Formats: sequence, C-alpha cells, structure tokens
Amino acid sequence: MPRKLRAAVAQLGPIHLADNREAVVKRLIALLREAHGNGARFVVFPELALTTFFPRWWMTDQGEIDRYFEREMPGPETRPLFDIAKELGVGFYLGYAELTEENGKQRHYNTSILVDPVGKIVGRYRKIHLPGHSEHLPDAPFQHLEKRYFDVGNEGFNVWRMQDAVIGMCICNDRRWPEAYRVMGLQGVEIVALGYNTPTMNIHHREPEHLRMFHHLLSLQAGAYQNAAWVLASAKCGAEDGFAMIGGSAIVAPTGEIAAQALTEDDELIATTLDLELGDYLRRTVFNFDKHRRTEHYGLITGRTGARTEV
Ligand code: CDT
Repeated sequence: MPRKLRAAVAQLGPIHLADNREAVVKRLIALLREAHGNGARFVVFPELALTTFFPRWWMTDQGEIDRYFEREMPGPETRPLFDIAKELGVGFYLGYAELTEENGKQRHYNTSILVDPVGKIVGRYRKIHLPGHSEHLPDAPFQHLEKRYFDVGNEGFNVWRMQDAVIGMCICNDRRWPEAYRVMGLQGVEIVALGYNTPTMNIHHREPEHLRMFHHLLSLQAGAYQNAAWVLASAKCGAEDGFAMIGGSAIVAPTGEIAAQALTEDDELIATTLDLELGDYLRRTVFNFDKHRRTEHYGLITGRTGARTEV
C-alpha cells in the first residue's frame, strides 16, 4: 500500500496593521475547514501568519514591538484554531512571532510549529537565516528589520514523524539556502513545510520584479529535487497597507515539478495528494546519499562562512 497524505497549502492575502488576531484566526479557520472539505489532513499556513509583516516598520519602543509577539501558544486568540483542527482531525504548520524567556533573558524568535491532528504541538522551528538589516534605512521605501527584531534560531533544522510522514520545517529566507534542505534531507525528510513573506521589491538592489517569483520557485524546486522531498510553501501576500508581497504558494513534488500553485494574492487553498514514496527512486539512485556523497570534500561548508578567494 503506497503511503499517501492529502495535504493543503493555505495562502493568506494581506493582514493590515489595523487587523486584529481574532479576525485573522477566523480566516485561518475558514481555510482549515475548506482544506478538510477537500480531504486534506495536513495544512501549511504562512510565516508570521497572525499579524502584518511588521519587520517592514521601524519601531524603537520595545512594548510596541512586543505587541506582534505571542507569549503562549496556543493563547486565548489562537485556541479556537487548535480546537477546530482537533475536531476535524487535521494537522498543521503555523508561523508566528514567539516571545519567550531563556536563562532570565527575553528572546524573540520567528517561529513555526507543527501541530498534530489531536491539537498537540509536536515540533518547533526557530528561523535561522534572518534576512534584512538591523539599522534604520530612512531612504528605503520600507524596512526589512528581521535582524533587529528577532534572535537567530537556536534549535537547528529538525524533522518529526507525524501522520506517517517525516516532516521538516523552515521559514521563508531559509528556502534559498541549500544547507537548510540538506540537513533535513540527511534526516530522511519527506515533506518540507515552510511559510514566507516575500516583498515584491528588493530594497537592497533594484532588480526586475519577475525575478522574485523566479527565484522563489527555483529555490523550492531545487530543494525538493536534490533531497527527494515534497515542499509545501505558503505565502502571506498581496499589498499589506500598500506594501506588495508575492503570492505563488506552491506544492512541489520530489521530482522538482510544481504539483499545484496558487493563482491569486488572496486567501486561497491549494491541495494535492502526496505520494510519500515518489521520492524513493531518487533516494535509491541519483541521490543515494550513502553511496554518492563525498563528505571528505565538503569541509568548507561548515568550516567557512563567507566566500574568500585565495588564488
Ligand atoms: N521573510 C523573509 O525571510 N523574506 C525574505 C526577503 C529577502 S529580501 C530581504 C525572503 O527570502 O523572501
């Protein structure tokens, strides 16, 4: 009997500064119900799915910044999502800003969790590749202050067994880094779940807008193929208070092919039945890691961070 899991990606349209958590959670629940009606048993929501993409705003008052963070999960506003997921028997991935305390110090993480079909959190990932900058860029059309508002994730790239599948998580900018997928690939990942908020404009370098979508899909497809895994990528997109972000939520097969892709920049569900054995032939042949990887030649990958030319 081939192992199959019907799964959905629940893309979110914009969340504006004025939108509150209750209204957002209602949208998440509507998508969850739609996914269940579609036969899906696992749903991927975006990065920072409960608020606007607040790193675009320069803020100096820590109290104001902390309003975008969750101190508990589930909390009073998110509890209904967990309850309905449990009632429907649907597992999910959810991205949010996490405020916690470690060794007496407050820590801020860009986090995602994996919740099983009985509403229990079984996995947590804290974003490692934080993009953007930490200083104020007054001349830029908007900010990208992830390096200011978040600490670098401290729990690595892990995988969890849930719903008879090996599931790994990463967040947005991580999808551009082959190391993120490979660390999960080396743990036998079958599904990589990820959420993203990708501004349509690159504030660091002017480039044609179409490249944003091209690089997004290129990264998903390469990561999927080279690790023989399904990649489920969920956008928060459209114009939040006038600031545009790309859509293009996608389900990518282990072959690197796009199995489903969102068409809008609004709340939209896409679903596919994942054949969890589709990647097996790649794992046995071209990407048989045991047989073909040459770790004795990969030392620089962990030994050196930046590129340096010595010739
Ligand atoms: N949220 C996030 O990680 N966004 C980044 C923007 C990169 S440009 C600063 C991304 O990789 O899509």
